Amino acid sequence: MIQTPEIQTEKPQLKKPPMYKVIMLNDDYTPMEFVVDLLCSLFRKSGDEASRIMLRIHHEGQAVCTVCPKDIAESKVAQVESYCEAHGHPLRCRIEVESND
Ligand code: TYC
Repeated sequence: MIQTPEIQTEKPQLKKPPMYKVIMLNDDYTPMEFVVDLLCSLFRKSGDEASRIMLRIHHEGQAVCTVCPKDIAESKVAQVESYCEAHGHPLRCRIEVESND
């Protein structure tokens, strides 16, 4: 008997890979202008947007700088931390997975 291949009629339930938030944290020492410059150069923000994000971090303790795939988010954190360390500032970032449903 000839076997007919099974035909899949339902759509496969594929999930998009999760995205990650890069979250910058406040501290009492990093100068505001340095944070604004960093957001412009490493996160490609306009001056106005960078100032808004910096002030949100300053007042609320943290803010999302960008949302991107995990490898890019990790490399942004590494870039931020090595740039800040090289300039003697304690600014820190972390990443957090975005809900995917
Ligand atoms: N709180 C800092 C100050 O008063 C400014 C600052 C903003 C530091 C954002 C870190 O991620 C940061 N100089």
